[in-house]
Amino acid sequence: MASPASAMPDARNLEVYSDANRLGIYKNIFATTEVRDFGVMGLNDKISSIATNGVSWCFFDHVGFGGDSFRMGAYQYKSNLTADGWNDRISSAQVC
Ligand SMILES: [Ca+2]
Repeated sequence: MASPASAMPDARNLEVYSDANRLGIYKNIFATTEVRDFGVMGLNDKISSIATNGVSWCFFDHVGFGGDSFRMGAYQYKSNLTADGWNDRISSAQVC
């Protein structure tokens, strides 16, 4: 399922992984401005590392953008969310 070589990544592109250091289940989320429930991709309370691309994203403890949250700027990478107290905790996210 290769993409055309000319395809450009969407600026809102967000990479999430179920394990630290970009390992485990991987989802490349693009062409959207929110993920209301990571459960739809099997990643509710399972994300352990994240990379943002062209925009900043906010991440939430609960589905539907509820509970505690934290923000990551554009082009940031967190190799292990345990250091931030967020390992296996994120349930939703939106561009912010
Ligand atoms: Ca949660």
